[in-house]
Amino acid sequence: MPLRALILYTGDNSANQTAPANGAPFEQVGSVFLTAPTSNGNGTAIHLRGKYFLTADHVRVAGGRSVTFDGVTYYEIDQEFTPVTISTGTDTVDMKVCKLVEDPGLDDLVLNTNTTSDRSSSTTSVMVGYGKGRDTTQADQTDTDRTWTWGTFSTTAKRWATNVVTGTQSIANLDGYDYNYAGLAININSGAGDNEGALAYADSGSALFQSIGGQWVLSGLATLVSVDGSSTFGSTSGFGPLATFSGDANYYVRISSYAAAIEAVLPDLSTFAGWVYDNALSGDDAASTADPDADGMTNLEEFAYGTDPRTWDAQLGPQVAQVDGDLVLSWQESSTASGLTYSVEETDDLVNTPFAASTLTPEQVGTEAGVTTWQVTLTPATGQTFLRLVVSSSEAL
Ligand SMILES: [Ca+2]
Ligand SMILES: [Ca+2]
Repeated sequence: MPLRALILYTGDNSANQTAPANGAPFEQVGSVFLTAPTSNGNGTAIHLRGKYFLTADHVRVAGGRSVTFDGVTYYEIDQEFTPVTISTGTDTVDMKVCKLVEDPGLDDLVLNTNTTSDRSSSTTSVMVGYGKGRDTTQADQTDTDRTWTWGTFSTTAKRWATNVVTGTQSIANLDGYDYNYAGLAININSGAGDNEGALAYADSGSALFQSIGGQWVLSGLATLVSVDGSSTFGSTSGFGPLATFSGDANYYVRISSYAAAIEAVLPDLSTFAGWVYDNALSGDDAASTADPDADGMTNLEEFAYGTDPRTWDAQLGPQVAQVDGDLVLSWQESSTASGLTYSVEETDDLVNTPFAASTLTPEQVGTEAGVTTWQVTLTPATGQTFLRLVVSSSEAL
């Protein structure tokens, strides 16, 4: 049934709450919640790139929900962006791409495309989920095989655990679950060490990271558990086709089958069109010449300067200052945008002489997150000179 953090074999809810030593991208996983993860966390988010994250399609993201990756900073989910459910051919996948209002500034995640390694039990796999732990009122267990009941919201935390993929699993035709897709299965084993983990409530959308070719990649997104409400760590008896497993299974969307479909949803932020999509501009507000936030900078200029087209931020646009008798024109350029030309033009007579290319040479004077800063310095001889900055794009706008 549709799932719903990880429960560790040991039943210790306080363990594995900081990044594992092997370097798995623990920081990319967050909680989807209404007011706080420990009050109403209802799913897990995996940060993909920029403002975009993945979660299970059955996880509710509407109604003013937010995401936190560290439990401290809350990021609002962009309700103006309609989540994109991943589908290919006849597959409808229990997975969607959603968007945050602000970019959390995390690394870009690599999606697995290796269809041999992801199904292999010899591949190093790490589960990271932000859901419930075990029920703390349940007595501690010491038997090899053990069943942990899922706890209350107060047990919600981000945890990592280890496991191994037991094989692929086609997910289709389940009652009350209108999805069909390629999956990966894991068994919840006893005797696999203290870090063996199982999915619990709010782990839907959580990550199965694998180390493949020396790189950590996302190979699975958690969707289903075989038993709701508890997790049984079991053992295998018998051999070959007669073998039976006494524990629970957990299931993931197999990312290698849908990596291209996920990538297709993500905008190319180096283009104006991708930037418009990323900023959720539509209709007249999406034109390159429009200025929906009325800060005097057109959308094309905001794209070029790396400013926010939805917020009045003219203070980040080009500035003119007098420095020791010199005239300094400074501006910032987006490090992401491409196909742009920034031209300094000048005239000595606003009325009678058209602006023409300036002979001043721009110099780069700074680099900050996402932008570089440039300036030209004019040392006036006699008379007056007016400077302006013109931005043009090679893209069809
Ligand atoms: Ca503007
Ligand atoms: Ca603006």
